[in-house]
Amino acid sequence: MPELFIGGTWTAAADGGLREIRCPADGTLVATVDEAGPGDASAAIAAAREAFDSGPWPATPAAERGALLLRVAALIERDQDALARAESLDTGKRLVESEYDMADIANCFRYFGNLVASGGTDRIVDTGDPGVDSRIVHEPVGVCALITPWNYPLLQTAWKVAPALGAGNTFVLKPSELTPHTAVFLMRLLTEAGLPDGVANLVLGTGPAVGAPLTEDPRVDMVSFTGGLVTGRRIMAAAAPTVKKIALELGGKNPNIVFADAEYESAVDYALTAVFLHSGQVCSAGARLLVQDELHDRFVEDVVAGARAIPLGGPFDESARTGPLISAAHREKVEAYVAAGIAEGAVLRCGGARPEDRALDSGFYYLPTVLDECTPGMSVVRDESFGPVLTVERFRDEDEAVALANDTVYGLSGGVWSQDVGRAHRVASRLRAGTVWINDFQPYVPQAEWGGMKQSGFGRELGPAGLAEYQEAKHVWRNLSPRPLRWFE
Ligand code: TXE
Repeated sequence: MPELFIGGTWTAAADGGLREIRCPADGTLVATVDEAGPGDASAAIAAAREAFDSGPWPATPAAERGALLLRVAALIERDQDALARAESLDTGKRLVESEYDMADIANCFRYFGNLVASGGTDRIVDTGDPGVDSRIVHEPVGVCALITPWNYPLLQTAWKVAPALGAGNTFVLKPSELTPHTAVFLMRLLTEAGLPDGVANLVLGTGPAVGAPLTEDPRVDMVSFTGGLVTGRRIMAAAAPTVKKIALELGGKNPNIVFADAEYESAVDYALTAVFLHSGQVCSAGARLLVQDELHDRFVEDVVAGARAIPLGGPFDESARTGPLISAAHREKVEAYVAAGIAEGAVLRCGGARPEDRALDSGFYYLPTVLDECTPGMSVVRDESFGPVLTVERFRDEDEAVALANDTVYGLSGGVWSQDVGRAHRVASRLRAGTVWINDFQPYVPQAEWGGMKQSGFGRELGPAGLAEYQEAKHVWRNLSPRPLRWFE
C-alpha cells in the first residue's frame, strides 16, 4: 500500500519517488517507502485547506472531537506492540523505550481528549455595560503544517496532532524522512477512529523537498516544528512573508547542577540517565554536568564508572541499555564535537570512540563519553551535540552555578540537585529554561506545558497552553439595543 495520505486516499509520490529506510542498529532494510516532492506537498495542503474551509471537522462539537481523541488513545493501546516495534526499527532505540513512548502517546491523546471534551475556555467578558454581550470564543487556527524529527517520532507527532485535532484544525504532517513508519500507522488509526477525509494528511519526504514548501505556502496558517536550531531559524524566515503562526521546539544544551549536599547515589544515577538515555538524542538531555568543587572528583569518578558500564545494543537485545545514533552523518557530527572539545582542552575520561565489539560494526554506535574540565567557550559545551557526550564543569557557589547554567543560547530544561529546599527553589527560579527538575531529571506529563526559552524556541506543547497554541481567541461583541450614534451630526 502506498504511504502518502492525501485527502483520505493512500497514494504514491507523483514523481514515483522512493526511499529505503534502514535500521540504524544494524543497517538492515526496514522497508522502502514513497517519498513525496513539492507537488505532493501542494496536493496535501489543498486537501487540508478544503477540509478546513468546507469540511465538517472545524465545526464539529468539541465533545465529539474530544471523543475521537479518546478513541485514538484506545487504538494506540490496542496496537502498541506493533507501533513500538515499528518505532524501534526506524530509530534503533530499545524496544522497551518505544513501549514507554507508546504508553505516553496514548496518555497524550487521552489528556487532550478529556481537556477538549470537558468544555473550552470560552468566557463572557464583563464590559460593565448591560447593553452589551461580549464574549471570547476559541476557534481553530486553520491548516497546520506539523514537522517532526527522528528521535521520538510518534511522541513528538502526538504532542502536535492531538491538540491540533482537538482544537478543530486540519493538518499536513511531515515526519522525519528517516523515521516515517509510525506516522503512517497513525493515519490508519485516525481513519479508523472516524476522522473525516482531508483533516489529516501525511507527506513523507525531505526538509527541502516537502518541509520547505509547507512553511512557505500561503494556504498554510500555522507551522509547528520540533527539530534543530538551524532548521528552526530557516522555518521562521520561510514563514515570515505569509506571517504564519509558528511554534518551535529547537532542543537544548541543558545544565544538570549538582551541589555538594545532593543525595549522592541518586544524583550520580540520574546524571547518567539524564545524558545517556537514547544515546543523548533527547532534546532535554542533561548534557552539561555542573558539579560543586568539593564534590567534583568523587562524583565524576562514579559517573565515569557508570558510563563505562552501559551496555550498547540493538532494539531487541535485552541486555542493552542504550542504542545507536540515528545515522552515519550524525555520528560523525558527534565525533567532531568530541575531537574539538579535546583539542580545546577538555579531558577525555571515558568513551570518545566507537565500540570495539565487532558485532556492533554495522550500526551507528558511539560509546558513552565523559569530557572533564570543560569551560563555557568550548563548542562541545555550547552546541547541541545530540549524542552520548557529557561535559563536566566545576562551580564554587550558587551564583556561579546559575551563571554557568544560563551561559547558553538555549533554554529548554535544567536540573538542580540539593537537599537544601530553599537553595533548590532559588536556583530553579533563576534558571532561564522552560522546565526545571529538582532532584530529578527528564520526567514530563501531558498535563504540564513543555517548551523552551531563548533560542530553544517559543510556544508550548502539552498542558492547557499546548491546546491554546492551536487556537485563535476571537472577541464577539453584540450590542443588545443598537441606537444611532449620530457622531457626525
Ligand atoms: O534536524 P532537522 P536534523 C537537533 C540536534 C541534531 C540537529 C540536526 O542537535 O543534531 O538538530 O538534526 C525537517 N523546512 N535536533 O538535521 O533538520 C526534517 O526533514 C522544513 C533536536 O535531523 O531540524 C525533519 O522532519 N522542514 C531535536 C525535521 O525538520 C525541514 C530533534 C527535523 O530535522 C527543513 C532532532 C526545512 N528547510 C534534531 N529542513 C529536538 N528538538 O528534539 C529539515 N526539515
